[in-house]
Amino acid sequence: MLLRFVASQTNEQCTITCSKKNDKDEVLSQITTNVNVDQIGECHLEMEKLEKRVDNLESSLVPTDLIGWTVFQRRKDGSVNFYRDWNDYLAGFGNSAGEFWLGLKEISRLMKLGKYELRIDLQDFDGNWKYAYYKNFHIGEEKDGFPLTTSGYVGTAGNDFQITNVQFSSKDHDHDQVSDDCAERFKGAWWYGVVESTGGHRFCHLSNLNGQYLRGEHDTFAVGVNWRDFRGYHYSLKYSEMKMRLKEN
Ligand SMILES: [Ca+2]
Repeated sequence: MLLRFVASQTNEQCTITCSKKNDKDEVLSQITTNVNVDQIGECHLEMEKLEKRVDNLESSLVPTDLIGWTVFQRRKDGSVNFYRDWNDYLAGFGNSAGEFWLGLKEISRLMKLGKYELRIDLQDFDGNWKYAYYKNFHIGEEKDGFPLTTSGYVGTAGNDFQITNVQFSSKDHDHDQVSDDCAERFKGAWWYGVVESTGGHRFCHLSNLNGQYLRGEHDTFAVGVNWRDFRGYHYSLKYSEMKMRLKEN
């Protein structure tokens, strides 16, 4: 299977068409996305980003097409404040063309449609892309605190989002089962309170993608858009995107 990208730009809208072709160059399927851009040339960058992401796929276990994914979180420029309260995380905020959080209510509603897989794409300020894919991704209901369970990691970023039955916490709702208030201490809202595989010790997080947008290196500990096994607890990433897709079986 081959993926081909073609981009065109008109005014502030960039249109990217991604075609899936077989080895005879016949189009099997095609998807077109529109990206808002404010500078000439950005359209080409958006296209390169998509191409790079596909090039980075190293395992046949990972789905290589871009069809059917629902993006529910994106950070890209720090334009939206993510240090928000429970009601905002419930309802969602931001702009789906830029930085945003879809909302726990909507994610939880989608969960009722079937079984999901999860893909997280990350980029640092040196242009390196990494990804984490989880074959199984489930978020429970509001009355239970939106507990998250993931499994079946494949990726290049490191397995920093493997979580079993951990509730969501925000600065005004501490559900983390840790003596600290993790959301307040680490300036985000997340499924905080993970159990360490060795020893069973519970601590706040291995990843903090709704943390502060600190643009690379930071002196403060683990309060940024961090992914421990990519750039560590003192590096806030440039780009983060979390997306889910219904599985066929
Ligand atoms: Ca706590």
